[in-house]
Amino acid sequence: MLKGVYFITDSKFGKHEDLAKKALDLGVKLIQLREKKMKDRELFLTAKKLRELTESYDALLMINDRLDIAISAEADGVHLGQEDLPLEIAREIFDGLIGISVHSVEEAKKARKADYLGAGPIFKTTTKEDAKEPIGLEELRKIISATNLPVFAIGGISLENVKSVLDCKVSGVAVVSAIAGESAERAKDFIELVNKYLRI
Ligand code: TZP
Ligand code: MG
Repeated sequence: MLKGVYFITDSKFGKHEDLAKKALDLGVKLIQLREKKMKDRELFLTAKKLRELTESYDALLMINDRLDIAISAEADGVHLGQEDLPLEIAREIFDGLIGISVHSVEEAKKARKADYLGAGPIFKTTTKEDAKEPIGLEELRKIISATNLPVFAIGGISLENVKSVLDCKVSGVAVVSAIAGESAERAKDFIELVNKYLRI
């Protein structure tokens, strides 16, 4: 289900399994394992745990950056950035879902063979250390107009500003801190607001 809230785990906020469980318990159906520091074995084992967990909640699991881990852990898909494996190559060897990060209309047009786009950062974020300058809502609208793919907005999206993002006609919003960094109560409010708006 490529719409609604897309939760991305980040070990800054706790263990990947615990964070994923928090989101799954609140009804999130799309989870991404995003981990930049673990050694491969640990990353694989973490991906396997998340695979079991997401399966038991009937949710999709995406792996950030690493197609090898996505394949070996039997995830539903991989999410690739502009500096990761090229989309065309990933498509040739993988028949799962492929999401692509885009920061501009040009990048969005080039990624038309993806299953969805992650567009951002929309607002300033402190979660991603090397985040680019925010693209803002105007650029988000242009990206959405330039593609037929589902677009998830990402970066600095919170309970306070999510309505402005939804008004741009996104398919969903990808977040770390709005769920991992908030009380269960506020995370629930966030998810409910998105689901209600998108009629999920
Ligand atoms: N890619 C662009 S911004 C970002 C990623 C992974 C971080 C999103 O985290 P938050 O806490 O929702 O701003
Ligand atoms: Mg990447």
